[in-house]
Amino acid sequence: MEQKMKALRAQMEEKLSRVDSREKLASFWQEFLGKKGAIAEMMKSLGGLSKEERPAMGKLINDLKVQAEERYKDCSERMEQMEMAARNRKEQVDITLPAKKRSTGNLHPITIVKNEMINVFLGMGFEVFEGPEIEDDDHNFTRLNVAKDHPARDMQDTFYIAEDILLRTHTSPGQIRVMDMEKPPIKVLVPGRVFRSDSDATHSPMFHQMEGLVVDKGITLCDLQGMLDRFVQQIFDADVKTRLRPSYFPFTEPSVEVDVSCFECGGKGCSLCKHTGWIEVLGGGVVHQQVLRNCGIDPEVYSGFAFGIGIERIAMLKYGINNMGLLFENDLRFLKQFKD
Ligand code: 2NL
Repeated sequence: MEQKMKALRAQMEEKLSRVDSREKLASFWQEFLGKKGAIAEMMKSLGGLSKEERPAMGKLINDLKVQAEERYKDCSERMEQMEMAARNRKEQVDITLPAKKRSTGNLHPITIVKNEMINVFLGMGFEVFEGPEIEDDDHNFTRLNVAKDHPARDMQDTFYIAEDILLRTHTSPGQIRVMDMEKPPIKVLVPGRVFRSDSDATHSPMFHQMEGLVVDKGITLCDLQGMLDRFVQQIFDADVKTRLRPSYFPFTEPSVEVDVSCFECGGKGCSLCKHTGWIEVLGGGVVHQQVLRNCGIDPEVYSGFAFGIGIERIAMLKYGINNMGLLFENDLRFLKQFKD
């Protein structure tokens, strides 16, 4: 019997040393520790021994069983570790590899500048209104004091869709609509696309404008300049100034062109400001009394100022773009430079 046990122990060790898979481990269990395994068989054969021999032999078999169970457990743990290591090797990532580049889009420079301008005016308490791009002659011209024989009404400047229907030539009809809907005080910003039958190096048949209108008691040209000072300081440079020059628009009286002191050279003169120290940025003025009357607002009680800014012009100045065509060609090599 003792001999048999010795042989069994050796057999067990030999078998264990060959276990390199779950299947082999399971068959080890069956062979030695299972219900019909070698150890169980030996336990049964205890019955053939004498009363005196039985306890000592029983203890030896039991020790062998405990030992076999321990070895089984160790082996199972080792197997688990091996499997984990194999899994880790398979799933390993080389974190030094360059990452896959995901290309993202970006806003068009016109949109970037438009949003920036809107934010400045929102900060000054303006509301934003967007009018229709297709307008009628009345909102686009007549109510704005543009007489029937005014050159701006000529076929060559305006895209007509029908007799009195046209593509708006400025966003001003939007402000007319606001004055029709609301009583003063009015403080509104109207951004949008406008259309003129005009196309050369410096003119596009479609461009973007942003007009502002303020109507209240006691509004003067000074209010316009003070507000525009804040605007150009936030858009261009904290220490730029504005300069008003007399001009003419049918819908404002007086009318002004607004220049900003050159933010490139500080006013000393450079190629950007064509050695004048000043750059023209927008037009505006005091709302013509006839325009107020056309909108049911009493000019004896109220006054207002209005201004119009070309968004392409501001974008070109801000980004140093010297060819307006680039803003409409949609060449990605150009547009991708405006990721912010
Ligand atoms: C320019 C000049 C301007 C206005 C727009 C306006 C609108 C109403 C009443 C009075 Cl409802 N005026 N708009 C006034 C003066 C100038 O735009 O050069 N824009 C690019």
